[in-house]
Amino acid sequence: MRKTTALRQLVTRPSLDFLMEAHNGLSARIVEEAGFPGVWASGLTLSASFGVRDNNELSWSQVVDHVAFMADATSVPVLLDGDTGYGNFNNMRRLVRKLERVDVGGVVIEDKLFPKTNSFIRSERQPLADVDEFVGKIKAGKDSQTDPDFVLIARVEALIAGWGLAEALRRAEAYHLAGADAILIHSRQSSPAEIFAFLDAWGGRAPVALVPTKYWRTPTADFRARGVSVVIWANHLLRAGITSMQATAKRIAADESLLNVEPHVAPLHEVFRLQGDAELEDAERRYLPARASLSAVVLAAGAGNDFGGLTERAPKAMLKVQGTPILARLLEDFGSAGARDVVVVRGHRAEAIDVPGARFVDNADFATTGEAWSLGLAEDALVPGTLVAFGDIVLKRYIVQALLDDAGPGITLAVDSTLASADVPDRVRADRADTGRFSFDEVRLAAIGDEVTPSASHGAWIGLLHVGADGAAWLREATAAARADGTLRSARLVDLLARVRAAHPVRVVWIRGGWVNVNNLTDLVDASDL
Ligand code: SPV
Ligand code: MG
Repeated sequence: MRKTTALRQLVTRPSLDFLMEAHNGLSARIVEEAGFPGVWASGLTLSASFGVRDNNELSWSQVVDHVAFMADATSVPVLLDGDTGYGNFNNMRRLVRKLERVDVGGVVIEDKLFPKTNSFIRSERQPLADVDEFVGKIKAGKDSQTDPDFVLIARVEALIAGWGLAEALRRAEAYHLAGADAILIHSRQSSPAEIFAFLDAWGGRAPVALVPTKYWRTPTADFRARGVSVVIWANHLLRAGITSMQATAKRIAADESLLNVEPHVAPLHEVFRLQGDAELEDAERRYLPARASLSAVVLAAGAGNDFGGLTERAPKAMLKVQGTPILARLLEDFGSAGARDVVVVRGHRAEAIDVPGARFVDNADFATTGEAWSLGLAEDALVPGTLVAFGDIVLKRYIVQALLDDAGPGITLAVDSTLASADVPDRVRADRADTGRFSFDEVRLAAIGDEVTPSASHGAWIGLLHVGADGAAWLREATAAARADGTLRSARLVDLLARVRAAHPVRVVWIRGGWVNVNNLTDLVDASDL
């Protein structure tokens, strides 16, 4: 149903309905969630929320822009407090057309002069509009609506300005005859007596709306009994907000801490919920390319012995290549590939490893254990989409991307085919050699580490692998098996990979140079040349 139609039904049906004040999109949504069938976009509270007065200090187009957010935020209709219509009949015509476009259900205009003053300030001095001029404004408004259900309510300020009941009735009748869909009769008295007198004399000629801000003690049953159509609770969300914001600000200022406040304020997730984040998350799933999450585990527990004393105070992962520690470079490479959660396993000189953005797991037994033991300590971090690397490798950044591009759901190793047949550690034999030509066909690991003689090797694993959705469980399985047969403490990563390979298909991605495993000073110099 159109919002105009919903508002028209609400105003014209015999039952009493309630509109609740809101002053922005967020409060409008809160109003709707509380179960109100419509929102009162109050001129007073809209102005106040901007820190300006209810004297048309906001321009009419600022009001329209603002109320558009409220209409966007809600599925129930918004009734705008349109003050005097922001000018003469001509301004009124433009207002109605613009409000229809931003999906506002209707507008109330009051018979005062522009710029108006709030009804509860210096009330008796408030000049009223000439009746005929205001009648013309109502007709102009009604004639400009293109949606027949758009609601125009005429607000009578005669009681506010102290002109008495007869004048109020005279005006209400004129506005009704001019085509107003309902009459809003306002009062500044704390007793509802003059409002009731008006209602009794009016006799239901047209629907009536009330704003019982001052006569708030009146039982709602009394409004209902007199056939009132709409009661507007006109400013209470803004006022509730003021009280709460003042108390919160004072508390934080006095305490210089959030401790006493945090339990009493809406949690952030409630803010996100009210903003509609769930819808965006859903839309992201539909419209954004799926991007697998990526994390990393870096093994940096080893001391590094071939550095002539350079690693006495810091582990080799902290040796600098072109001014940046090897580990920091690696984390930058991973970060730029999208890795968010990075765990570094420390051992030798753990305290010297403090790269930003990483979590740390410490291998206290680093002197008597190997890589597999370190990885076992970080087992919880082995989630689907994890890069596992030695902390002493320097890479050209494209290597990480090349691995990710071809990574499978299991485990995928980056293997340097330029080291085929070389007598290097971590030798790899695949189901076929690197042809140097691009192929879509998956290359499978056939054997790794000591299982492979140098002459049979197709390359060397560079100390970098990717763990996919299935691979995390495979690695854990291999770790558990090595732990069970007592070999985990001394095992190398290639030993774990050999176990995985025996049970599951492990993928190989060929790379051709562009990396250095820094094991001695010569490697350090080579790394700088990369
Ligand atoms: C408003 O909420 O801005 C109103 C009602 O117009 S009152 O403040 O009572 O005038
Ligand atoms: Mg107002």
